[in-house]
Amino acid sequence: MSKKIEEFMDLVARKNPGETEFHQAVREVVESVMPFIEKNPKYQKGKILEKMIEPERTIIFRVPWLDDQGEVQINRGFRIEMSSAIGPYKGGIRLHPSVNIGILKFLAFEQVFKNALTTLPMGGAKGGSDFDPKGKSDNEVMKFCQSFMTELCKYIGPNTDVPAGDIGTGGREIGYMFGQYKRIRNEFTGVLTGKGLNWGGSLIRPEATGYGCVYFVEEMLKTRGDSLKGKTCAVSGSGNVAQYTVEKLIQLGAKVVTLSDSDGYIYDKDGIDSKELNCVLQLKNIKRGRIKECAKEFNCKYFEKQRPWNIKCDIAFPSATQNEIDENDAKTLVKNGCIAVGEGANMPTTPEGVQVFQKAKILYAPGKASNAGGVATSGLEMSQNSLRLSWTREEVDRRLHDIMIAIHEQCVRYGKESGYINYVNGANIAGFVKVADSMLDQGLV
Ligand code: NDP
Ligand code: 2IT
Repeated sequence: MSKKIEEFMDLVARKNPGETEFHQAVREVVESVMPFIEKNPKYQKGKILEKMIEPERTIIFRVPWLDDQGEVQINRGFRIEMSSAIGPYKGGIRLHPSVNIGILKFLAFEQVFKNALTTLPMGGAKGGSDFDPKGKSDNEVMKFCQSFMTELCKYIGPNTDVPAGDIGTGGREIGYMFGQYKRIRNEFTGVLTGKGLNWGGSLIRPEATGYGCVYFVEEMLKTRGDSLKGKTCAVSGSGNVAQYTVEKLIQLGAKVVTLSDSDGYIYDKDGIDSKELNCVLQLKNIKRGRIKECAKEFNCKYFEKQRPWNIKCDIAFPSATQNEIDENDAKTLVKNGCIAVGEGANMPTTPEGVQVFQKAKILYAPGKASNAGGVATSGLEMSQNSLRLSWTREEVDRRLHDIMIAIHEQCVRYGKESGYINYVNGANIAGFVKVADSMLDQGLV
């Protein structure tokens, strides 16, 4: 088996030189599904896995814009349309200076499996740019978004490809992009999700990734007769996903002791309360400041240039970015008594870190399962747009909760081993089966 896996990974490395995050994401899936494929020759014959690592379409384009000084700026825009086997391409747009094709291909690849797990009909994609919204004026962000959409609008549409938010892309950016799409195409459609409530957005979409991740962890805890009540939680990040993870954890009686950004983390040993969380929301969504500023206000500790994983906690919620928990961080978490990890971010744990969690038999699921609530609620936003109706907060939240329970069930079904649920195998195989069978049904495409 391992020879087959290594041969396949050699092919991936040869065809995609230097794209390390993409190799990492593919390897995780291949290790899970290769034994399954061996037992089901129809997938081998159709070269399904070989097809899945090749995007259906890759679009790379120039994004020129004028900054506030009147100087010309040039960024690079991308959209990776990975798979449309089960529905229109769907996935977020990342705006961050680190964005490159390897990172977007890893995200698009994972999105295919994640979207399949949601039970909704969505294919997988990811896009973005090396544009850095940090430190830019609203006017500059708008100029960039308009230029980005001027090119991207040729390739997307409500039945073709429906982008959404991700790192650096929130409600403000989606608004500017939607406005430009509407202007060029002269149509008001659900071409993006994460829209404002007045113009086609869904209630609960901003909350969905964080809430969904907490619902998923609740399900994992239930398998061991446990719950979130009274648990101490370490959360990383302080953006969209982190904020609503904290909100739901507070509601369910857990104590959140950390939040971070790329400069460092705050440690509040008494737990961040609702009032403090509101300050974080103001700081991050309106003032666009640094998490350090909260430390003074909350009278808590701040650790510069460090990640929160050496703080003792029962549950860790990595909600910032990829590879933010390495092998040492994982060992520290386990040593300190961590019993579960809820990945709000995409691929936040390195493969060595994942091994540490699995060896210790703690509750660990990959982000493609635990953070799928965001895209699932995007799917619900698409449904509401098609119906030209909007559902209540309770209705959307109920559907989100049901979807997270259904994702957990799929992971258990395909990942149950004696005495342990291997959520990595479960999520990968469940996602694979749905997409692979659809590809076989549709012939050589
Ligand atoms: P935001 O831009 O709202 O927030 C990102 C947070 O992570 C910020 O606190 C940011 O700090 C921090 N961060 C980003 N990059 C790095 C880095 N390289 N090192 C350290 N910290 C970093 O993004 P989201 O909350 O939307 O996304 C967070 C994660 O969740 C990502 O992995 C994303 O792919 C994933 N995700 C998002 C979904 C969504 O619906 N938004 C859905 C599913 C997954 P700083 O401000 O200093 O950069
Ligand atoms: O990684 C993700 O799932 C997202 N950024 C959300 C994608 C979406 O289409 O809502």
